[in-house]
Amino acid sequence: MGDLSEMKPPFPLNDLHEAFPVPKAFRENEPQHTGFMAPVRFEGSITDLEIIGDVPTEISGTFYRVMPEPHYPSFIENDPWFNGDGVVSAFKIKDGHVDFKQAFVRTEKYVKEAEARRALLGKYRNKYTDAIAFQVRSTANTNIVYWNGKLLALKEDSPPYSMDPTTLKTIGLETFDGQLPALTFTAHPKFDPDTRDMVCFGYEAKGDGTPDICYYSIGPDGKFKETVWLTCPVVAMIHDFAVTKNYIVLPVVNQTCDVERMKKGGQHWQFDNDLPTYIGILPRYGATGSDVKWFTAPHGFVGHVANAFEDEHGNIELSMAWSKQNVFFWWPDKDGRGPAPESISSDLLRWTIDPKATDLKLPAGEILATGDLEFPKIDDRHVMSRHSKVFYSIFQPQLVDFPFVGPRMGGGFPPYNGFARLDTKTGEVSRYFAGPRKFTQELVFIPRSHAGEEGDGWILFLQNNFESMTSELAIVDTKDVSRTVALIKLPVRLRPGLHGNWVDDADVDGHPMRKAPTTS
Ligand code: V55
Ligand code: FE
Repeated sequence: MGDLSEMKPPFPLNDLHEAFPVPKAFRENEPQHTGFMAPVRFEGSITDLEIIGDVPTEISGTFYRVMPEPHYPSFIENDPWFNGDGVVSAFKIKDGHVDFKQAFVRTEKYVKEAEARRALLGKYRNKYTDAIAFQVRSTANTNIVYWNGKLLALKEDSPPYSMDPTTLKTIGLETFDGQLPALTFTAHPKFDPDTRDMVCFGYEAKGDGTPDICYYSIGPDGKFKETVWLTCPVVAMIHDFAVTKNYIVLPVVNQTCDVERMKKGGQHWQFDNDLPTYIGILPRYGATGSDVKWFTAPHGFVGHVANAFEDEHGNIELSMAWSKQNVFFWWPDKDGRGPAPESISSDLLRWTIDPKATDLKLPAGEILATGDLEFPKIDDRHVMSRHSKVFYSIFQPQLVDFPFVGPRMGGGFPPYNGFARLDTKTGEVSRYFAGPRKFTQELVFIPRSHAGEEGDGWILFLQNNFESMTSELAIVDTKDVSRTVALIKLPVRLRPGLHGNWVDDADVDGHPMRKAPTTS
């Protein structure tokens, strides 16, 4: 393959094989495409999955999740897990039965590649390496959220794609009737249990390499409410964010973008060892871009947000995963250095931030839980207000049968093999372990009833079973988080995904209502 930067798309289709030759099979020397990570590319539906144990009949709703899975082998060698096509899975649970459906999101990428019967999109977020010109490069592979009767399949470099929640048919690119002010839409919008607003932002919002951030919120009627443009001190990834009643919080990941590097065929992201951790705080209502305060904390890698809220002194309590290392090891620093994957580990931290402060220097976060953890979740009835239970994925490598699992697991994703529940009032931690030959994926929490106690209900997550090389959906009752009450068997393998959400049949707009405050 020649110097990609000197070739200008679009190419005539029949010239593509010469300019960008594709393999006819996934490369067997790439851990992200072998073992449990070998693409399955399954679309279809299976009625009544096999169940071991009993699915509680009180559970009624659908678990949606999305995973990156390349439809075609790329002409780019070592294409990372994060660049696969979005495949959405739906598990509909009702009356103790589980029905399964799965489909690729029909992105512009998917449709044009299916027409050409080969890969056309180049490197992760580098349009200069594409075989043809795309208007939208979204792979729609990071999160799938329910909004206004539709599913939104999200990738943070583009607007959403909307899908039918029942059929999983792609409706098309979602522009919110032309109201979307930015080129990008976060993979982690937040749903306000009081106002019912969807609170969003986009970064690199005026295109690749721009420091522009656009914060916007969308009312339950679909009308845009707040729109504020602001500037980030660095052109870097802002993957997740937090929202309180009166503020939005933007933690910046130390992966920076340089368009000149991209034009030479390089990566979109490079890890920067010298940056502090920037955390932006912006008033949620009536702000202009100059109202943002960029706090700095010690250098590190900000992960996913558990929750944020304002305490009785008006301080923002932000709880999130944080690592000392570059979690995205496949995008190393300027010297090509990245941590060994097995050395990476994140903690759960809490920062207390006074939004009125004039000294914008923050200390290191206060550690709430250590170990190798990520994907922290709370009971969503408490989002944007004080919570007392956090659930998160954990990895206990000493419990893995590595001689068996090692050759079968594939690579390129952070492994977990259980979850934990932290009671933030007592500090008590309870754990679930999947077994020596299983890994676990991100969990969702299902409340037992609307008025029930915080954190009382069920935990639901996929397990990668390395013995059968298939997947299973596990359900754990929070009354005893050490064991499953039901294992729902799939005859197919679902590669590691990123994010999913539970849509309860009891929730009118697909999101839980705020629970009436309890005294404690
Ligand atoms: C993440 C995932 C992405 C991405 C950027 O989990 C950040 C974080 C699956 O793609 O493009
Ligand atoms: Fe994420």
